[in-house]
Amino acid sequence: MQNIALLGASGSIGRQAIDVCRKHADKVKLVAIAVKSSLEFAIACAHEFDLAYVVISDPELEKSVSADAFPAHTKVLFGTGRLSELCELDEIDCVVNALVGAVGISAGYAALSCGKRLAYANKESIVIGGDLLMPLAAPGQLIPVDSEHSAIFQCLIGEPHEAIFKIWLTCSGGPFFGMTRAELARITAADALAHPTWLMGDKITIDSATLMNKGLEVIEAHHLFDVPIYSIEVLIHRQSKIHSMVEFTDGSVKANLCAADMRMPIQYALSYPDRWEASCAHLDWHAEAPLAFARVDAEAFGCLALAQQAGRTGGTAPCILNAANEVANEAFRAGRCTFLDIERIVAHVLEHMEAFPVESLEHLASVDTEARSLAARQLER
Ligand code: MN3
Repeated sequence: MQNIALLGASGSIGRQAIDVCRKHADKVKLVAIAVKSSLEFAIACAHEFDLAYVVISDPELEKSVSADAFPAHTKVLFGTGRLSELCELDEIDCVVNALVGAVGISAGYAALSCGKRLAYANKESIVIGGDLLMPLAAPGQLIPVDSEHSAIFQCLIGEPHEAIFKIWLTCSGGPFFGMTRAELARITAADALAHPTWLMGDKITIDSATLMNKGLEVIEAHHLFDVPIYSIEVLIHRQSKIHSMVEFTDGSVKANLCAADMRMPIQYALSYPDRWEASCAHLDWHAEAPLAFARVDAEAFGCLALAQQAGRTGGTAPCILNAANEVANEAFRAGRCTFLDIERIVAHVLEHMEAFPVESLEHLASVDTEARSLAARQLER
């Protein structure tokens, strides 16, 4: 039995992870969860799973929790500072980090430092802190949950690292595939929040529309699999059946295919190296359309190139990129900037901040703060 702490439990990945825990209750036990502010959700979970710990990141909510809302033996803790504590608990075997944004990095750092298995869905923290996180990860300790990276991880099992020739990172293209710059200029947040394939949270849905998500995933793959940015090629595959491919030096290519359902990579991050009964539908390949591919339009979707550039620069550049993007993404969702402003703001911040080697979590936090305020000033214009 594997004891699980689930961070970001009420988000899209978190809820699907809970589904996997329900289905495989004989193999995994949900012991602790963390939510930002979803109090009702946390209370329901605490009762259903008889949780030992609940962390509520928003410290303001401490006042509004009545003493008898949670089961008597559930320890309820408040504040983001408690996330790392949760990862360090002796009774936890595996941390599922499904937090969104740079905030998840300390928890990832804590989980790796004390030897827990880390099922990783918090791509932003790998993007900004890969230089600090990856040296802590023992082989097989950090298992990616991002579907493309789970696919690559599975393709690489049993293969020598030096045999990797290229990674083909597949991309659905987002809801605005095929649009021109002029058409993109008129996109609203509501248009962007209707993503065709995956069930996702709002932040990543906008990132998928700008292709910043794919750019972040290029940097994520660079860190996770120790391959240079130029060896990672983005390939449009609208059907989302191939979740990525690895091409080897002898010309052989391995791909990972399955339904577009996040419960598959979530479950694999828990079951690895074993495989459990599916939590999602099996595909009938007789019924599938021919698999199709296209080239990404890097001119129309400029965020991808910005991310590739930040990845090549390395050091704190991905942290600067990510912070500016988090600010611009949120502003777009709130109607405070246009779709193309996201790219403009990220480009501006990257251009005006110099990148340095990453020293520590504190160093990243200060770069993050500076990039956010520079991005925020662009919004006021
Ligand atoms: Mn992905």
